[in-house]
Amino acid sequence: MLDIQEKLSAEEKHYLLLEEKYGAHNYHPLPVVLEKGSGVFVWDVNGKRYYDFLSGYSAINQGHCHPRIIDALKKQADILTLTSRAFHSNLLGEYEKFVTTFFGYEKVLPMNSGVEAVETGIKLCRRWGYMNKGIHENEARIIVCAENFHGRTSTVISFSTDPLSHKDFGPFMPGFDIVPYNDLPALEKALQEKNVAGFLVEPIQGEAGVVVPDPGYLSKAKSLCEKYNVLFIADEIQTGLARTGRMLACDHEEVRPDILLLGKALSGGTMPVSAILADDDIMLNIKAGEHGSTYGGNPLACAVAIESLKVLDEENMMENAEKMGQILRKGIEAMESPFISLVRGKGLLNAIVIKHENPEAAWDLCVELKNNGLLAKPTHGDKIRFAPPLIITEDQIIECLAIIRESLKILER
Ligand code: IF1
Repeated sequence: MLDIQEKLSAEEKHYLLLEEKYGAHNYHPLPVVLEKGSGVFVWDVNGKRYYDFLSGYSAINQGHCHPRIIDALKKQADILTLTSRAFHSNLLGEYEKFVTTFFGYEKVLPMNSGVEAVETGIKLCRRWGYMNKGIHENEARIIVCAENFHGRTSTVISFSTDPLSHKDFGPFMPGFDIVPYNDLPALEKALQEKNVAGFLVEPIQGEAGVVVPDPGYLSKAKSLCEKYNVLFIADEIQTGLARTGRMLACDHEEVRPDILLLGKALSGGTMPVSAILADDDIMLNIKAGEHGSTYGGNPLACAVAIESLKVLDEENMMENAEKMGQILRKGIEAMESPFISLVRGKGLLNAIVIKHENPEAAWDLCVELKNNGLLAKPTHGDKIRFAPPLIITEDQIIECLAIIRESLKILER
């Protein structure tokens, strides 16, 4: 039953009832109805302003409706939006050159959603396993980590360890081995299986509650992959694009993935744009007609993605994410709240872990944060992700720390 709280206005109740009646019930959003966004702020239908501390799950790193990105979108939308890949376009090659140069890879395969990038990475890795490593057809295996989140297609949930993602969605795709995250001995043991083609990993596990691995985990994991001739596939869909204080989270350890997966902020929160980057020896194993999508590499996406990347770079967003993230974490730690067992993260991908006997405490805190003008959402029950747009200023961080400090009082009741 819809839990419309009496505090909601008639207009908000109207929108919630529409979603209740006509929409699938596959989410449980906070009771807030947004109608406008700009920079670090969003406004609800009553004109109330909020700090956005979720950033569309890191799809809005550049801030809501960044003027340069919106201008690029509007300009191209009036010219040409989609050709399909049956024909060439004047933007695809320009974008491919830009993005491969930006990240230092020989090739890119453009897709749309993040999970399509993950699915493409899996196909590319398996194909490499057969063509380059000599694995027998249909025998390729890919190692993944427990508590992973890589999207919600049937293949990808096949290797999820979260029942919410996979229960009653079977049968599942075979060919995946699960190891504990941040556990190098377990990874090395799994890598010795001769049919392993790849290791798919999030540099920081986002959905699991912003779980940061030990320093050196990524670089040692990459070395182990090289030792056993296995591709290192980095899912940087949430951690990439300056979010963690480096352009890629792998950059913290100078790790160069064999296959790099990007999405979300690649379009600055305007439309689904994802990318798979790799060098020729991997990418050229997929031949004409063997993979693609209707919208993959469309001119509108190309124009938006080029501008979204330029903005990240020219407005020094990764440096700001690094600095603001340190201020945010230090400020939360300084509160010494009995209700926060820890704060963790890198750059502006952070989470607090709530300590309270009430299992709904994280949700209640998020509702109170909303009442006080800051939007955040719990993940996996007791964690709350704090991930504002990367353009946030120090003064705004200080204001948000005051909101967090004030909102924590709700847990004293
Ligand atoms: C939802 C989570 C975050 C991702 C990583 C691939 C994808 C995602 C590391 C797939 C997508 C989104 C999905 C969205 C909520 C959000 C999410 F809570 F689901 F897990 F961010 F942590 N790799 N994450 O984080 O990209 O196909 O969605 O474009 O499904 O509720 P997508």
